[in-house]
Amino acid sequence: MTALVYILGDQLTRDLASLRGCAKDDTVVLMTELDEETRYVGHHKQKLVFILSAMRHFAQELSAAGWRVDYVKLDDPNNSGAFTGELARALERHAIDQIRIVKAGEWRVQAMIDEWPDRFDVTVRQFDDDRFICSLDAFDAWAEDRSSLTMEFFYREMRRKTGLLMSDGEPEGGRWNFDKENRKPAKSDLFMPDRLAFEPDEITLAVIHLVEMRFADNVGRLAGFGFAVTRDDAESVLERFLDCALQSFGTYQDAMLTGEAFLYHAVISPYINIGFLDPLAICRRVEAAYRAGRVPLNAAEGFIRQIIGWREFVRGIYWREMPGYVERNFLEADRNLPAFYWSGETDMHCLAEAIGQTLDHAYAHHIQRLMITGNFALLIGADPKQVHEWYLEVYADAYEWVELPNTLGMSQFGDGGLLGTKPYASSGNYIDKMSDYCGSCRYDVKVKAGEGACPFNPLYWHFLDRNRDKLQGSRRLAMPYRTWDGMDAARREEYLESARSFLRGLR
Ligand code: FAD
Ligand code: DLZ
Ligand code: SF4
Repeated sequence: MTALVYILGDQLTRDLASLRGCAKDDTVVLMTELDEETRYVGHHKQKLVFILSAMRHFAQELSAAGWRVDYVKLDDPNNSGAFTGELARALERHAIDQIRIVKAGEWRVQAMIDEWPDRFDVTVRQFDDDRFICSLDAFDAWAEDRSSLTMEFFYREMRRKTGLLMSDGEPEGGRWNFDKENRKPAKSDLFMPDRLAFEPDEITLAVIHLVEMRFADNVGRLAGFGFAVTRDDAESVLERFLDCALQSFGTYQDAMLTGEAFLYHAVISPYINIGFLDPLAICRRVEAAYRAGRVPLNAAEGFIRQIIGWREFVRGIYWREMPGYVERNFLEADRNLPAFYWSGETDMHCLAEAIGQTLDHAYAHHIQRLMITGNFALLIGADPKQVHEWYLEVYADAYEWVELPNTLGMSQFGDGGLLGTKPYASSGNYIDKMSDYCGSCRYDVKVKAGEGACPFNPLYWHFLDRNRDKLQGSRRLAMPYRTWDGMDAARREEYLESARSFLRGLR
């Protein structure tokens, strides 16, 4: 019986469930570069190069291991441009008895796969994606009957289930969470580990050429492309992180510094999401580093929480809430995202930094995504669907299952608090505390309203004031609303007018 194993672009894993148990001499592996996938949003040029080059290297690795790989390139003149069309063509090329595929990460693609049994006269076997630690059924079972879904409680379940950082059934160190130790600003004289960057080989150079030709108008700069495009190189990135950066990951997790895009972050999300690195194996290595005394508990716990907590949690939420989730807009926000999100050209230094490095590296760390670009979009009332599409475009690690809950839910409060208990809105004060950005900004973070004021300051109050009906019931916002109500009317009007005037000038 000949099987066709269809491997999608974010399923580049050697022991993928659909490959397991297949005989090499009786299996065709199909991989396809597609117009549909490369164009459903205007992906950052580096994201395209990363994914296409990683796919080509992975196909080569499978061939070298003895698999028969049928690989369709983007510029193949017969390429239909879509998963279903390429499957139909492949079935004409090969005599196939069974199609095997791991379920897609994105709802959009899974909806196509679900049509295949009716469309093709061949058995279609779909496999759960067991590269995730929590299956979707297990997530649903956990979520069932809970009035609210809190990441922290899900995370504790995952700690118990995996045994990570547990001793005798109790959390290591007597606490589940060490975030109190984790919110330090970084000092400008700190020695940051260098990012491990890789010279493009011949395969990557060919893809760079393809992307330059076909996607010349897409967002982002290709110069300096340095992503790992093989599993071995991704492994080296992980090792560098474990050796040089994990130690300080927790302490400086929320810090931001001018000119420092990576600080103590791992920069491995593109590799986990594409299938090169295994999330549970990474967590076990982080735990081992802690147990060997090489890294402190706050670093190991903080890191493991992001992976077995947040990453698994947002995926569970995505699949529970789709397809309606993408349309949610609790705050009824409808402003266009300003043009500088695609150019980085703004006098607001924090935004210029976060967007500039995004254009350069297709990367920004979590707090930049949440508290700079996300916070600003939230404060100005940007349409959450536009914000979502921007994040899906610009980051090399962006796939809808992980990006959408983080953006629409956590960052834009579009789901009304399903994912986070309050909106991540802040004035300039938070940015000043956690970064060195304000020191070199045209605006003054200490000026609260009017000429020269940091725009985040009046915008923060404008946001709270205009969304009062929807937000004032939140216990976590009681304090800011009390402060707002305690101001005299003239002061409040000064803030509101300052914000209105800024918003009028926004393009
Ligand atoms: P580190 O800070 O070193 O963290 C380690 C790992 O933890 C990451 O590699 C990632 O796998 C995981 N992780 C951390 N936070 C999250 C989170 N909130 N959700 C899921 N995984 C997490 N992450 C993506 O992988 N793809 C996205 O498209 C994406 N979009 C985001 C959009 C917004 C608005 C926000 C606020 C966050 C988004 N994140 C996304 C989460 C997070 O910002 C990135 O995972 C992280 O910045 C990746 O960089 P790193 O590998 O250096 O992470
Ligand atoms: C993101 C992406 C891109 C840009 N290109 C391709 C491609 O050409 N071929 C492919 O198989 N996958 C690609 N992908 C990843 C898919 O979009 C991803 O597999 C789906 O989003 C399902 O999660
Ligand atoms: Fe950003 Fe305001 Fe600081 Fe300028 S002053 S960097 S706009 S927070």
